[in-house]
Amino acid sequence: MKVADAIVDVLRQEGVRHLFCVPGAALDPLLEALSRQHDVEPIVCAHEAGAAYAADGYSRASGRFGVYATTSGPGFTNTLTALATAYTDRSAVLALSGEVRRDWMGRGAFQDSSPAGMRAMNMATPVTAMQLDLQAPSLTYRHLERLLHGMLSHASRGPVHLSIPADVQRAETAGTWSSLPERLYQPRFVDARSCDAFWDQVGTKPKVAILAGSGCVQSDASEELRRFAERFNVPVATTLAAKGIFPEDHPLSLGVLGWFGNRPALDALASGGLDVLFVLGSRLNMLDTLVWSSGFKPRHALIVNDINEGSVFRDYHVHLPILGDARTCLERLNDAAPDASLRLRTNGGARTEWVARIKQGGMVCDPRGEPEPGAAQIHPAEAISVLRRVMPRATQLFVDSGAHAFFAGHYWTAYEPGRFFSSIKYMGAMGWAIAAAMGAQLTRPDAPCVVVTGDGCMLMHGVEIQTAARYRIPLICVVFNNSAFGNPKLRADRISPAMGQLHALPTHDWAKFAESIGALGITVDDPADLTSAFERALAAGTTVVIDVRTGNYPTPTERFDAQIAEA
Ligand SMILES: Cc1ncc(C[n+]2csc(CCOP(=O)(O)OP(=O)(O)O)c2C)c(N)n1
Ligand SMILES: [Mg+2]
Repeated sequence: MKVADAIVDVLRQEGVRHLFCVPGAALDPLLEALSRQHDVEPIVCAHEAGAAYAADGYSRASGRFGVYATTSGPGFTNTLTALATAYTDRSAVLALSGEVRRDWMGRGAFQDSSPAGMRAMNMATPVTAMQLDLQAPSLTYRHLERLLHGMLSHASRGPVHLSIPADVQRAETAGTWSSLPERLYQPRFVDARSCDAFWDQVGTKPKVAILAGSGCVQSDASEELRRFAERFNVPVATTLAAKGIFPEDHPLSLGVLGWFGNRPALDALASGGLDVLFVLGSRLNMLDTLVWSSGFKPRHALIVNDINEGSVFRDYHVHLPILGDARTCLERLNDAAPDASLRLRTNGGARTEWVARIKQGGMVCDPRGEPEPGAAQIHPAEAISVLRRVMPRATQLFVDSGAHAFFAGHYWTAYEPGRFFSSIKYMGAMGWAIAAAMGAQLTRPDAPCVVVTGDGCMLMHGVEIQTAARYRIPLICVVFNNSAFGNPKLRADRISPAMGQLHALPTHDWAKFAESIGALGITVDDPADLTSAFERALAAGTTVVIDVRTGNYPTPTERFDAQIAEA
């Protein structure tokens, strides 16, 4: 079998059904192999970053991994930001790049990015969990096995890269593939001794709360989390990345803690009044902890469950670390002997009144605020609320980077795990959501997929709508068109009008843009038309861009700023 065919066969055996790519000479043999079979469908994208973001979205939504392929040189280097996003968010992505043939390396060949050329692998080293260069055809299976282990292993989880010279892709290889063990995809273990120490550490203090992070999403812990919360009457906040892991309409939900967060989460976890905070699968980053707020330190104990021994929590003193995946940790706690958990069960009543008081003011802030004079009148908060009402509960929402993300994070209610996706954690690269959603929709076609993005993000990667339309992927892309790089403009306007002007954009017609590249375009400039526009998009079952003309309103977080500073 040829190396290119062997690679495609490995992907097929691991359940990969789509591969995102952009063609180029060094990738010809792999594309040829893809064109000869029907198990792994190549999705030819407009830009390699789009292909890589789509693979990232595919990975996050499938719980398996995503794959993209590029040519050498600019094809691969176009994906560096996407690799960095997958790396910081620990998303399992396999990057395949073609390379010039081995006997051309280091001789001035076109697009030579081999170690003898412009050394593309060196560029990607800091943003990949592992990289290998396939110089010997006989190593095909071995290299893939090492890479996929590195990509999925909980210690190193993240994107990996295989560079394959064109002549190696064409060469013959022998061997067979044995499927990866399921435990690699879903590790299950917990350090029993520290888990059992949980009960003594919690003690008798009543104000106990949970912060559930993306580790809960990764380990599919939503059911055990709900069981724990209900059994012990413990309220649950989530990070933005884990939004929906606990149903946000549940009486014990505090909503999201952090930058776009809900007031109850902020009041309960970051106001200095908490006794015990139980963190499950969150690395306590800057955005989630409101800039490492000191109010975020519980009075009695901080207990942190994390799957990765390498996670370090330098900004907080952890009283009890519990190593293991979130689901297994919660399972063990839920199944603890009744006398061990007695104290937490019996002081549950004391939390009822506390949680009710905290939730009294509602989950979201009042969305008033003034846009710039003369701006369109649709308020982004209203657009998100209407979108939530129209879209089915199981809708997958992909949120991009900008002011629109604040409104989506704050005013969208997530009822189920794995239905809200954002990369605003460490990178927040503009345009990520547009292509990532396309990947997600392909792997999970059972639920509608909606993107909330901005006009600035559309300028970067809106062209990937063309890919979605070409493959008839039913994607609903809602563009919050405020004629600005809105989020930084809010800041710049306070500095000077001249600086504010640097953030202004022309009001582009995104519906016309969509129509010109094969999608359905809808424009809404009256709040009264939002419902019918969203209903029409949902019924269309095709790629739709809805251009929502909105003002650049202050984000809800601005209203939190004073509180955050005090906390
Ligand atoms: C790739 C990249 N470049 C720059 C930024 C900094 N940045 C964050 S939000 C933003 C503006 C986003 O504009 P738009 O998509 O229109 O969203 P809005 O804030 O107007 O809702 C910029 C430039 C970024 N996050 N990512
Ligand atoms: Mg904008």
